[in-house]
Amino acid sequence: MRPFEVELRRAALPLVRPFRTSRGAETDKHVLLLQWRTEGPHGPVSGWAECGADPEPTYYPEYIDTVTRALVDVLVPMAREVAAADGPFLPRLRTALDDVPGMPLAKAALESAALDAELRAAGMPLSTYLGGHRDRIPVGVSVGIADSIDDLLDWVGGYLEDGYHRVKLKVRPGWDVEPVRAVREAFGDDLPLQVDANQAYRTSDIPHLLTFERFGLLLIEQPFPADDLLAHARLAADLRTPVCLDESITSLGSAAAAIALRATDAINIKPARVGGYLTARSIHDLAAAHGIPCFCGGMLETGVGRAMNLALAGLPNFTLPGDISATSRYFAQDITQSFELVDSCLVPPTGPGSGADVDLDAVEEVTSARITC
Ligand code: SMG
Ligand code: MG
Repeated sequence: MRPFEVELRRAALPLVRPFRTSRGAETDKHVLLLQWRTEGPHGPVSGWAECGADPEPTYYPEYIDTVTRALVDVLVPMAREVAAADGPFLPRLRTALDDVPGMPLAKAALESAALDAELRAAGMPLSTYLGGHRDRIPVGVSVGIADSIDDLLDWVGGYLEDGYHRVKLKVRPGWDVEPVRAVREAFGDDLPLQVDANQAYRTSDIPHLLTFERFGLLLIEQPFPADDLLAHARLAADLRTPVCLDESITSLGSAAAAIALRATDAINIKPARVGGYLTARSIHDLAAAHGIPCFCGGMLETGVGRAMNLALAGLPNFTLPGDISATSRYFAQDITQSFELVDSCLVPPTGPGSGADVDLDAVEEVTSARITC
């Protein structure tokens, strides 16, 4: 492996609409971007990745400051040691990362930047490397908690006009039955509709959640706390509507446990949360072997992460539409090329690596701090 350096940038992009879930609201996408700079066979190469961490520990225990420290103090020096030894770099980096406990978001960001750099140097698209075979990825839209039912219906109506065919509503106690009923009444029973509670319910809410059966939902995502697989198993046993895990799936082992316990009928695979694209692919393969359908989740990524997610979502067991919407659903101005909806699908880029064309001027404009390590 050639010598490399990694530049970390803290950046913020205004969202076109605030995004509120049971865990809080965001008006800007705060992101840690990684640029992995090295020499390729034909000159300098940059691999790009973004970290799924937020500024605060809202969804995950890791947040931007802890990820930055982990990368600077532990993971980048470790990658440098791996690079100095003989043998193929990426598999040995994966083994070294697996030896460090926890920190999946930091690991995912580092591995993704290295992967993008290696593939750009080799001229290979990430989708080819991962085994993706689709040139159109069916996608949906995730709709935050609104101030009123009228606002929600306006938003959903606008997204349907934009061409989305699958809608996910964020729910929480007090914002669940009414919004779901209103969307069903306004847009019909045929609209593929699912809900995501981001862990907001408790086992005592199971009787209430069973009443969601009447809405004919595609799935109910992560109703209970991430570590409560048994509560999900209890709900899944009594509900015909599929139960889908998101935050509970942090590794291949947790996916295997959830499947063995029958705690999940579907999996939302977020590469950022499981430690990277290679582990995401392993979870996809495990789920496929057990007949568990998957979709590729999202963290309001910039084009950098969106391009990578589209490459992953081309794998065959991503049979549910992904949380990967068009650029215009998130940002007026992104830091890469825009991704546009075509027949409710996005088209994965075909260039080497992630295929994201990073606009350096746009990145400069949104950067507030940087560190090279
Ligand atoms: O990227 O379109 C997107 C957002 C999809 O709802 C989405 N993600 O729990 O699935 C989820 C949430 C995670 C939090 S978004 C900051
Ligand atoms: Mg979710």
